[in-house]
Amino acid sequence: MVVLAKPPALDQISLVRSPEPGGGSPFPGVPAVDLCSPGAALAVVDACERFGFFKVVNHGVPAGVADMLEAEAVAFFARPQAEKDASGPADPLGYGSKRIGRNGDMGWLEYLLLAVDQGSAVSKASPVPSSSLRDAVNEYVGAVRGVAASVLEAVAEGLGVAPRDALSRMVADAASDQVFRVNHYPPCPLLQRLPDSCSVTGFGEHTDPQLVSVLRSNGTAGLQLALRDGRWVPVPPDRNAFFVIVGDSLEVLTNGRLKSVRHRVVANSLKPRVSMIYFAGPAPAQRIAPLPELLGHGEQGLYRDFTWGDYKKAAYRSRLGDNRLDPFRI
Ligand code: GA4
Repeated sequence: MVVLAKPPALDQISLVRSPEPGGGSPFPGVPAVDLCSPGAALAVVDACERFGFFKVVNHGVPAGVADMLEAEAVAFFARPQAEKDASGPADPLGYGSKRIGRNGDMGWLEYLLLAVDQGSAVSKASPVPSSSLRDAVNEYVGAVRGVAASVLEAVAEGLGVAPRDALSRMVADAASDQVFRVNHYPPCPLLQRLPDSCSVTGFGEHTDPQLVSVLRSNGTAGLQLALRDGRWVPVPPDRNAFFVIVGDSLEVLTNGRLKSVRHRVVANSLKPRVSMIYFAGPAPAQRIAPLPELLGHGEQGLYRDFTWGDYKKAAYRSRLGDNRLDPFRI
């Protein structure tokens, strides 16, 4: 057996097997949905049922809004380490480097994690490094929140849930818990010293706890998702689209009809990856339970009753890769 010595810089960062050895049915590709097209609601539900994942195209958010924020983020991550550290360490908000969460997860990345108040203002509690970055985040989040709301309306319509805003109003609620994160995955040249079948963890596999997450990245690959058969597939980058990720809370609200999707990011040896993700979470007091319209006659909910506040607290006690819904299943 050949034992590989891991370069010291990667000491606490796990390696993943990627690309996966072949097998299973081929991945037909990421479904693309234009939310304004006829049939969008059914296409969204179909994609969420099959993959828990799709991309929104023709979304109407001006490219300049995302480009401006990306440029601000790139400038921030290029600053001297001591200046970046002044906005950290992330606990959970603020600047973080390599450490993710509180329980020992590590990845080849640095990031800013910010809380967002309603009305798009970055929460006063978040340590934002500059006013220009704050303005760019506010403009971006204002636009992307609209995409998340349209997606949730399409989900309700596609599932036959009334009113149409039954889900989207959870995000519009003044007390909703919204988080924004920008991740910078620096190139990882050490990868070239590892075998082709091996990669370095950028962000370890996990599901998102919220309702939906809306992700936009630059043109660098790295995001992968787990298909329902457990196979990992790469997601081709598309800087003009928003990728939508079904979170655990939406899984519960739909009584498991839509499932949250496990995803991860692997490091790239040559190019930096920058991703910006808006996590649409409900208010802490919001009850997360299957919508009555989705329970057939006599059908029971699959999860015990909890609030978003309960779930978030439990999530922060977990490791990234844990199945956080399991303890809530009946
Ligand atoms: C995953 C989704 C979001 O990025 C996040 C992450 C959070 C963090 O980075 O602080 C968590 C992770 C995420 C789930 C389990 C806990 C909490 C890291 C971690 C190990 C901001 C979120 O809401 O949950």
